Amino acid sequence: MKIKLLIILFIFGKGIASGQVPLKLWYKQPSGNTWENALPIGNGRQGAMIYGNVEKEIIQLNEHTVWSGSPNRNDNPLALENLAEIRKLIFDGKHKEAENLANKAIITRKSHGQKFEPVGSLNLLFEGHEKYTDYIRELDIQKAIAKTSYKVGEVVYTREAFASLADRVIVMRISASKAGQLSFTAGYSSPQKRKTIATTTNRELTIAGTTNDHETVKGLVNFKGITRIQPEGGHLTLTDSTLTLTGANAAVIFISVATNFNNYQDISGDQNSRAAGYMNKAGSKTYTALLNAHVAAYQKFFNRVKLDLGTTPAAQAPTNERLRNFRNVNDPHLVTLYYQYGRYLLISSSQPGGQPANLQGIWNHRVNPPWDSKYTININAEMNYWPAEKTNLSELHEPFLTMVKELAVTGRETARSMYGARGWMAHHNTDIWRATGAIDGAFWGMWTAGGGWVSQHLWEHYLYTGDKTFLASVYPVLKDAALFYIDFLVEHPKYKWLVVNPGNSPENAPAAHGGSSLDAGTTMDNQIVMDVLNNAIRAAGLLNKDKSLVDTLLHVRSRLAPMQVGRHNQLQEWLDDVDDPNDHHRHVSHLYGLYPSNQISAYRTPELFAASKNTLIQRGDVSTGWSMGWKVNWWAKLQDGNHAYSLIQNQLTPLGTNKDGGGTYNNLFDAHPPFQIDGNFGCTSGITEMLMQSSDGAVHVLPALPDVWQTGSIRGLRTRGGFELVEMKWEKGKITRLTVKSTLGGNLRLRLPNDVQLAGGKKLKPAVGENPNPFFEVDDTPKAIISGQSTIQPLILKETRLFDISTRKGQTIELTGL
Ligand code: FUC
Repeated sequence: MKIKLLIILFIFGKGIASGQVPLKLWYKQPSGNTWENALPIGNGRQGAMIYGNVEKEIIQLNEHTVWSGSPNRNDNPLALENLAEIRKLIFDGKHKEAENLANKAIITRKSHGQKFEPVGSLNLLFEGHEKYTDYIRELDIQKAIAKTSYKVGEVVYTREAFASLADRVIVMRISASKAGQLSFTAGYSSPQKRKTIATTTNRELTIAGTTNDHETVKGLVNFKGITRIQPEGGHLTLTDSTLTLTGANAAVIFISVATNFNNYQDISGDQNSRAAGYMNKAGSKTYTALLNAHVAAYQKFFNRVKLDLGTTPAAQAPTNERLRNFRNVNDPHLVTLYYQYGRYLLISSSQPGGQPANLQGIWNHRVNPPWDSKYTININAEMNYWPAEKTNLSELHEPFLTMVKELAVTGRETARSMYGARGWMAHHNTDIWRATGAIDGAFWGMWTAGGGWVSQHLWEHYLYTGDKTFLASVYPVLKDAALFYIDFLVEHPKYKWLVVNPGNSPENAPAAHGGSSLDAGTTMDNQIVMDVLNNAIRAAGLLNKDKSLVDTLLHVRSRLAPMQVGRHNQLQEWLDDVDDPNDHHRHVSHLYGLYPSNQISAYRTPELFAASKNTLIQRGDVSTGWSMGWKVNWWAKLQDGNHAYSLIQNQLTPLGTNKDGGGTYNNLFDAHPPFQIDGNFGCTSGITEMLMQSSDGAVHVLPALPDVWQTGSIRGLRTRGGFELVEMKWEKGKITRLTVKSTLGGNLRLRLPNDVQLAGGKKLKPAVGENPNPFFEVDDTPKAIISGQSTIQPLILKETRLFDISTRKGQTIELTGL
């Protein structure tokens, strides 16, 4: 058995025998009925889960626009007339009464968001394949191809599947090692209520349907799926709902799915001609041509970043075993695989012109998925896009950025009708219809900063790309996000600061407020408003616009509440010092200021930095999937690589191992539980932040290297200010080689763990003062207020070197370590 396995490994895994471990997820068992064992493929439009089952293969199908409902809004018209009362109740300390009123007057009476729904599955039945040997299945993330192989008698069967990034269809080729030995029957199944499955005169299998009605909204998305089998030899026969191939050598299966969805307000497209169009175009190409085009389109993105953290013998085991062992053995290559899997998942679920990756990316098999598989914007949807810019996938940020622009349109009416404010806003959730009303219950939904947070991504995209045309095109969105707050902020009667009221610190409540989350001036709300104002101020300055508005914004900014260090030496979550040091809630929203925002800094705000660390320690490590992912980023920002690594250990753990916490499924999907893709993306972002940060006035390399990764290399990371770390190598924790390409020019300020010199031996200039590069400008955080009961002390940081190198656009700087 061992020898056989090695032979299979050699054929499948190629490099393993030569000591190189390929970037593959692989298993010795089929998925069975467990969806979280199946392997995801996707092209940003179509998603599929490949089960790799032998006798009954399941290809579970999704299409990015198959959502319940139809264009709709969900604002509550009672909001405006009750707003003053809700505000008063909160200022008077009657939080629960405020929440009760908000449940009636703010929370929607209509849709609490629509659902991302599955199309169904294409099932392939292989009669006589019950007994098989030499089974193996894999997902090659270097090429974005899923494979299954096994033997029945003397015949080896191989299936190879991909969701073509070049041709917008799913393709599977099945072959038998002996002529005439391939026979199977293909049929659709679907949990959709309104659907018709049929075969056509041109020998195609079709599924046509309409999505579900949901919460007062009529389901009007029409979808069409077409399957075509192109046999090599053999006979194709059909019944009214199946296609059967007998006695073939091989076959290529094409699956095309399309809908009538044009955009969030227009569903007048023709799903039939679309699905047929994609099919006919792909069907006219050879399998090899399709495969090559797909791999090239995929690798254009994927190959931009290469990570090497070392490889140990532990890397030879199947993926599920590596996951089980990870906590107890050193397997740095599993981190590399998981890191690159995050990039694979983003490439596969988020392509320009498509929908953004939702809570499950583009993979969902349930008609009623958890949280509707929509967009939760009080953390989850943003987290999905944290890796986009820094892992060199900037173009894949586009679906999210487009969603922000669309929310700025739908959210304008919400701002006006519910809050009497100019500009635009969104609450804590949205969906494909870009609904911006408040949903679920006031405890969760009475949060007004969704628009403010998602708009950060527009500014960040500018900081990474320096694309001023883009900035000018989104300036109205940034400005209007700020205008909303100009109108919505109110003076706090006790502190006199301008605060958001009503708001909350997402999904958490202090005991002192009688179990209600509603409050005024929560720390996260203050931080988000600060960022929104700063972005508008800086964008207006760069574009030379709106001088008098800028004066207003500056004035409002000067009246925002500062951050505070409380009596437990913690960063206060609320305006009053009511935090409980035993609160282990998964949301640690006030640390938004540490990451993804940059208001809390090791160098500029040492007390807040130290308080953030205390907050994180008090909150504890183990939590749901995405919360652990966020914590990797925070510990990286806190420059504690070993603590960040222990979070990765917690996350890369089979579900059930962490008491009361999440983990990872066999297919390396993040387990909240249930599956939520944000944890995958959050951790990929966090691993990047451990190796490089560009948020605090410099490009900081190796800010949080754990002991287990003392030697390694990474290529292709992107920084704010348009620098690309073409190559970065380190040994024993010190930079040995660093090659940086400047795509925009300007001062490159480097923060490093050791001295470096230019490749020719020239010494560098130690940096002094502020970084003159405007992309690295950091806004002053208002002076923190420190409780009289606090004994907070700045942390002692690892020593770093700081150098300035002035660069020309297009120049490459080569540095060697000393
Ligand atoms: C927020 C989180 C939950 C979950 C959901 C999708 O409500 O608090 O943990 O991730 O979003």
